[in-house]
Amino acid sequence: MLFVDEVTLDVTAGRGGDGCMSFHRGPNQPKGGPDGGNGGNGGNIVFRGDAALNTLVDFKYRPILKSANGRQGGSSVKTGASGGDLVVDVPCGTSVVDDATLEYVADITSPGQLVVVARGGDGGRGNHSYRSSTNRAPREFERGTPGESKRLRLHLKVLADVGLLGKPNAGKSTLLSVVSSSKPAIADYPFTTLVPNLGVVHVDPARSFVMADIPGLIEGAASGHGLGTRFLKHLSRTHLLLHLVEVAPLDGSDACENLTTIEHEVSEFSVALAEREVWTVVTKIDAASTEEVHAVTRRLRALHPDRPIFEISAATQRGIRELTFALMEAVESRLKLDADESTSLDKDVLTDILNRTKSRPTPTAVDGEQVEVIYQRD
Ligand SMILES: Nc1nc2c(ncn2[C@@H]2O[C@H](COP(=O)(O)OP(=O)(O)OP(=O)(O)O)[C@@H](O)[C@H]2O)c(=O)[nH]1
Ligand SMILES: [Mg+2]
Repeated sequence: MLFVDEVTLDVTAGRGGDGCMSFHRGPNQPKGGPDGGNGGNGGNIVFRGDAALNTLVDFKYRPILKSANGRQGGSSVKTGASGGDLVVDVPCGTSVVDDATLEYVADITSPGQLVVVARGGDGGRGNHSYRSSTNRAPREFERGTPGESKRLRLHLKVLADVGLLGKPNAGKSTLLSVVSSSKPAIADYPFTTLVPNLGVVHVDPARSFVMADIPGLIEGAASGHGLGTRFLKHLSRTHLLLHLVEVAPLDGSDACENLTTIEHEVSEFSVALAEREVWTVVTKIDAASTEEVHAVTRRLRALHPDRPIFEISAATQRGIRELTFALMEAVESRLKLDADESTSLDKDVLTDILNRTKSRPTPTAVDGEQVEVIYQRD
């Protein structure tokens, strides 16, 4: 299956049926009154949130959506049948933007949520409805109006409470795998993660939050290096970002410099995203001495004195419990997203993205390659 999180598609809602022009004729009524009925309304195009879907791949092969036209009115004051609505299921987390105006059309965040994205045309009036005391035999009738027709851009972003940020190899997927039952790919080479992963982190059976892991960023990501910032948008609905930095990076780089580099890339990508709350997490502390860990933490703290900072080892589990409980409390006390909040957080980032990508064609898949979908909620 393809992982597709951006598509452009054309939607045309049904035309309204024309009104009818007719006069009643019967054996005893050679000149009966006007009896042309109204046309039926055109069908709307409606998106419906579906929690079971997690890709926009279906739209890649069906880039045109049309709903039925209303039928023409008939004699004997018969109203034409309405065109049925076309109801299309989309993943929860899909935002819909008008491609021409770049206006936000809708945000589908909850299962069963219905949003009309293109309104069907109105049926025209038949001549029956034009009759009056002064005109007993009107010949006027109305044509149906066209349905709305537009090009829409759909963006799918995962719905998570906490997002993981960091260079490749920082240990993001490993953290997700130890705190949730998600089983993302993990390896000692960069860019192991190719698509976003989601995991539900349970601190006890009744309390949980959702964590999102995305591919790592490198210097120049905002201008397309590595996998670029293409997946950063998946963090746009989260209130809180965890920035993971290796205590002693395998590539010999420096933890503090890495942190600054990656955050610079994030701000190049979206100022709105860069303004989110960030906690720093020093990873792989089992791979360095206690003194080294403390030295790195001290320098990171000096860089951002107000920012919470955690030291963890996914390998030995040190610091994992403290981190997950602190996250749970933060999510419960102020960060648990409701749909409206998720939308407004997301809108700002989407605006940044749209402003930058106005002129670029919409990518439809990772490098045009077929990739395995690991994108899932467990
Ligand atoms: N010693 C040690 N190694 C770790 C720890 N956490 C992760 N690793 C190793 O670090 C390497 C990279 O881990 P990943 O979780 O794949 O890193 P990532 O940040 O998801 O990397 P990308 O997907 O490439 O962005 C793997 O070889 C892991 O086994 C840890 O706590 N201690
Ligand atoms: Mg990974």
